[in-house]
Amino acid sequence: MGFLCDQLRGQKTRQRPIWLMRQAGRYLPEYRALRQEHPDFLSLVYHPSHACEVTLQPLRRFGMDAAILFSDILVIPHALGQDVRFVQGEGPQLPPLQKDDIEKLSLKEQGTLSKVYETIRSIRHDLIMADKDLIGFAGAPWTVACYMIQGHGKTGFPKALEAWQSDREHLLSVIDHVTQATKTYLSGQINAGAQVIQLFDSWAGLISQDKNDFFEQVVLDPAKKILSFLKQNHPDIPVICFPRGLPKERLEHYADQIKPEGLSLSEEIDLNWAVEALPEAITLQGNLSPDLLLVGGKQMLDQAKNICDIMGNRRFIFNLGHGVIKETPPEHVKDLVDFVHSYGL
Ligand code: 1CP
Repeated sequence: MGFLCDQLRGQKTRQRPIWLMRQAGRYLPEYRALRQEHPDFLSLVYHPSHACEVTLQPLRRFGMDAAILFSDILVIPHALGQDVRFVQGEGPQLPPLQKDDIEKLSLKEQGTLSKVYETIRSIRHDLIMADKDLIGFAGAPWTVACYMIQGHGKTGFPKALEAWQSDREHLLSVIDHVTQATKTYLSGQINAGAQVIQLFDSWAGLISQDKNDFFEQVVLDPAKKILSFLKQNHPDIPVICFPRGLPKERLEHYADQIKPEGLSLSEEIDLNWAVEALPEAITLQGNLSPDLLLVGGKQMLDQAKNICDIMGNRRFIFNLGHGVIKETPPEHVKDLVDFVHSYGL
């Protein structure tokens, strides 16, 4: 086990651990080369040896402290029976879920998900000699439901947001199906060898501040259910939650209610505030702006130093506030990883 798990358990490490959301992907020429063999993005995801290769590409080049499984949050709607397509340059497309479709949702673990588990087994096999952790992940139910109900992510998620008023039962039933499926899926990932789990709630910040019940029922309750299930069944596996874009009070409430081992912070969060306001027992993760990684050079390194200085000796994993942008020059990633590793703890 590596430095990421150590930090998440509150143990000192000799280097500050770093990994980056979307560290595998289109900014790497070796990814683009392998991706060309799979006109359909999901066929790459469900190809265990290629998905394993893509997962390890950034570690070979840059030596991050953790690998994140190469997959996508939308494998869950797919395994529940919804058609999911990735159209070149357009992002994901799903036929928006109708009321009658809900009762037909049923998780098939033996098909596509078993391919994801196979990928995890091969990554662990290849990482066995290295001191690196393997992160498994899933989308949080609200974020996954946004895509299932809207059908795409191009214009925001008005249908999912409106469903709280117009069709609450429908919305909560989708959330419930995804919550159940996510428990099974994450358990499967851990059984196959994932050592840390990250739950991505990329759209948690869309729920307006005055709608506390809405937030509670679609964001907090499902996260509580998933984490308590994991604690019961896999007590040694640390979980990092990423409720992106929450205002401060909500983030404090989230941390207090969910108590994950790790909390990933988006770039607008003031780290001086976070260090004071969030419980010390939680390992913070974040939050360099992906735009600064794109810019690189002194501007990026100054901000990386600033982040390390603020975090001091606190439990911390260096990361971005969101995913690597596809135009990012790979050399900037190298400069960042080298800086974080060499900057004294
Ligand atoms: O064309 C391509 O090659 C596909 C681009 C791509 C990649 C590299 C997609 C499509 N997904 C992924 C991989 C991916 N997605 C990972 C792999 C591991 C890593 O981090 O290296 C992970 C963790 C995800 C998670 C994911 N997918 C999220 C949550 C995190 C986030 O970015 O907010 C979301 C919202 C998705 C949906 C999705 N998948 C792909 C795209 C283009 C999108 C976003 C669409 C939108 O903007 O709504």
